[in-house]
Amino acid sequence: MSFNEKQASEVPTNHPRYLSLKYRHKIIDGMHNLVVTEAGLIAHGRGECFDYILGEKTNEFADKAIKAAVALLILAKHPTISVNGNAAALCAKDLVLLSQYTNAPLEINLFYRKEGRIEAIKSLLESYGASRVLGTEPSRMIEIEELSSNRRKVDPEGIHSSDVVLVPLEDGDRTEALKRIGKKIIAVDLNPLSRTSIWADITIIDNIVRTLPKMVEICKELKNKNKQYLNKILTDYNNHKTIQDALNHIIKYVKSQKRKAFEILKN
Ligand code: PTJ
Repeated sequence: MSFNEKQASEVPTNHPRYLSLKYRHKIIDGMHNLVVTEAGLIAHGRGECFDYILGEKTNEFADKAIKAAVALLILAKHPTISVNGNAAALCAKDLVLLSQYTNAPLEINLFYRKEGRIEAIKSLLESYGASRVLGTEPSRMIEIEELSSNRRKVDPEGIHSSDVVLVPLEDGDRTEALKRIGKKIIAVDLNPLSRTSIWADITIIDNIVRTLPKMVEICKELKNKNKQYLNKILTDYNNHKTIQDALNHIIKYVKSQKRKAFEILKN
């Protein structure tokens, strides 16, 4: 048992922040196994902070976005699920399930390249049953001119030829670049004000650890519905409203927590 696994096993299950600590340790383990980059720990901390002020639950605006996202993935001609280190460390199993239900290949697309990372993420996904993982053969990658980061290298059979791309837990400029070349983007991001959130067609403002299992469940429900039904979900969906609702929710939630804190301070 590694030092981190030992630390993780020592967190009592009735600890008020048990789940949060559990996912922290997954990210730390991921870093030791090369799945997660060092900066992934900082990204996770930023996510935790937003999760806290969102109430650490899937809110109604996220539920609506999840449903629309699943409808879009099912309707897409060639969807792809982009996978980075944090997403793999937190939800490898559900990434594989979502890929199987939607016929959307998984493509590893990393911001921070380091020897051994692609192989580590690939074998983690394969351990949960992924049969083919794209983005793993550097020689056949194509570059997206609109992007300067490492993320510009994409697989010809995946992101490059996709009409819809799911980008969980993303850094800034890629969504904008992918939109410019005509892709529809589904983002999972706890920060409603990130560039990714603002530019995406569908922004799921929720923690990926809650979002992905829900997407898999909704997939089971929607995959037998006809096109008309799925299209109606999309025409009824409004991403501006999602972002607005998330911001309003944060303001309301923080105010309610402030009242509670002041009650305690008074006594
Ligand atoms: O594995 P790599 O090399 O591709 O690198 C991945 C990271 C995440 C390190 C890289 O993409 C990065 O630096 O991302 P940023 O710029 O920190 O952005 C990550 C976004 O994801 C932020 O808006 C966070 O609030 C959000 N986020 C963090 N954890 C979660 C999350 N959103 C949903 N669920 C989470 N668990």
